Amino acid sequence: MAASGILPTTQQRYVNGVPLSTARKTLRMKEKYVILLVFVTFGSVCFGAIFFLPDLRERVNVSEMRKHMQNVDTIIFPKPGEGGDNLSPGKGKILRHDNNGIDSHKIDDKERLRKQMEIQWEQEKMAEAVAKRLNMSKDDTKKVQGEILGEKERILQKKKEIEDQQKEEEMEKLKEVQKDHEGGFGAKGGEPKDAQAAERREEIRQMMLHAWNNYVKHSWGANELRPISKRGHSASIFGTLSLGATIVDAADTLYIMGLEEEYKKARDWIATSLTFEGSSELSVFETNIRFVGGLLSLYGLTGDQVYKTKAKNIADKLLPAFKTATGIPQSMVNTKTGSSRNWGWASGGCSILAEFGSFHLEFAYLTEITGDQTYLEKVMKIRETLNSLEKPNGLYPNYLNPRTGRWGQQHTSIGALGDSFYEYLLKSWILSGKKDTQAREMYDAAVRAIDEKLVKTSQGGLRYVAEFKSGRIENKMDHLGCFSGGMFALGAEGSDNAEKYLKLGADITNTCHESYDRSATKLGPEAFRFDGNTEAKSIRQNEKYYILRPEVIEGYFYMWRITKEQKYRDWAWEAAQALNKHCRVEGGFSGVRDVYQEKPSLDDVQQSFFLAETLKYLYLIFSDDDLIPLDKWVFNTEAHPFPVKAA
Ligand code: DMJ
Repeated sequence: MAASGILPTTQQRYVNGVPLSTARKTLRMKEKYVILLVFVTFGSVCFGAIFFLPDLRERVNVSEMRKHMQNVDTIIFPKPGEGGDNLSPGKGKILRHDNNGIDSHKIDDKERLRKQMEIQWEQEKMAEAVAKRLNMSKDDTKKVQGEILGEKERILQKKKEIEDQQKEEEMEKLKEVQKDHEGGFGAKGGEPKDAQAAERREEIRQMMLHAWNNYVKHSWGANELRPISKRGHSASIFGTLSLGATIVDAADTLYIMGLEEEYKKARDWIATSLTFEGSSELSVFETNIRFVGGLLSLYGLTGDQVYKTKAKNIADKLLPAFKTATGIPQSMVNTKTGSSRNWGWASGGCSILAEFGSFHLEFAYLTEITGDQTYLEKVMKIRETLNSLEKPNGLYPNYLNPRTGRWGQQHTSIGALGDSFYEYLLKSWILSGKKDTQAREMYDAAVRAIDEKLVKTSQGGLRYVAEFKSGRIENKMDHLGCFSGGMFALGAEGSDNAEKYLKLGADITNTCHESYDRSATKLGPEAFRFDGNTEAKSIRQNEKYYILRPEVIEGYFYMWRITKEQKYRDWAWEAAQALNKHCRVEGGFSGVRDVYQEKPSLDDVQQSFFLAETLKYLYLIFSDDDLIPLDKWVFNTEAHPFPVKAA
């Protein structure tokens, strides 16, 4: 059939400059081929101009390029759902990968395969259309397809070269920051020389695998696992969204334990599925310490850019909560509208000391690695407000009104509501390479007041940190307050009396161990008291539960690292055995309702901090000190290590 309409029928034709006497209405094969090649070249140039040249001009904008590619996807290919999922190319459909089913080892290969299939499908369609128009044979069509494929591969190759170069440049920049924060890349090893420690460390790794694998199996993507009913669980602090809290909280522990396959699975989920774009009201504090802290720690450990970007995006969602007259953030924020408010139960609409006082590590490090001053400004404003206030007896009350800047109810505690505020003063100083002397001075003053006013000794000789409530001392200590044993010991160096504070740390850790040892399960209660004959035991039913919390084991970790006394490893092993005996079930680990019962009933929740903190501290206790050394790393309050700035 004639290819009518391509050349005007009256056009004079020449061969080697000699006019031909007859006019012809059809094209020879060679001519068709040449025309087709012109199409191919034109098509390739357009392809390159649209997707490639803009990036060449801007040099480093690979994410823009990616956006272009994604847009093209949705124009050329049907969206998942329109054409089904795993469908073959060539039928107007493309093989797509479901995030949940990703084999983490093969993600790069899959991406390459996807691109190749897209190219091939596009090339086939283009060539088919032109060949039909030119009435070409199948063989010639194939040849042209090859030409198109070659061109596109060359363009993609060039694009990849630019992406690689950009990655290299980013790694160089990161190394500059890391030079300052010496923790630097990677933190693996710590293989113990001691054979018993090695065996125990391996047992802790197996416990982590049991907790993680069950989460993966029964509640992947949910915030937490219900290990008995074997389904997802979410506490109100995470709002209504499934944010994979366990994945983000556990990932650095997996990395540190060298569980590579599991770590990669977590990393891929974070890269592809972690988003705070939905509408939900979240706890600003919990989101910061678990999500922002977890991601920043992963960035510090691996240098992987994806964590920095995600941490920044999530931190930005929290910023509206800081828009108050004093700069003291409110407790909850709506991720969509940005509206924020305080807990209904908090005295007079106040913000909570432990919450608004636990942003400094994350926000200072975020400013450091992004160069964006916003985050540091926010936490410095909090500090400025606190410094302008008078502290009753040198103590910080747990409640502060973010509008008036006045203290609320006079309740001071190193446990619930107060705890990590003190921790962050000390650790901000450490993170800064000991340059943030203002933080150190605030810490020293606060601890001096606590030591004078709240540290008590029981009749049986146990030292504890009491609470001050409604004008009187309450002889009670929370499990949460047991972290302070480690904090006092860590803060001894750099204080005006290292021996005194190291002893205080050891005494508090000993008391917290007693609270475990005096129970039937050898696990400690949520709170314990010192009243009359009661020593380090709960008397109220609603204080007898244990929800897999880390603070006592955290205390053993610091005491072990600082003193190297074997008893801390032994106590940690007692706790690990008790966890296996009473909390381990087929579907993971669960909290218990009453530590004083031989066979306690279970609460059916595997808290994300069990994987982030409890198991991480246990593992580090049985590792040698070159794994996360304390002069190079500092842990946030959720046990996520950040690299310390060089002194
Ligand atoms: C963790 O989320 C953090 O340690 C926080 O500071 C208070 N306690 C829980 C675990 O007990």
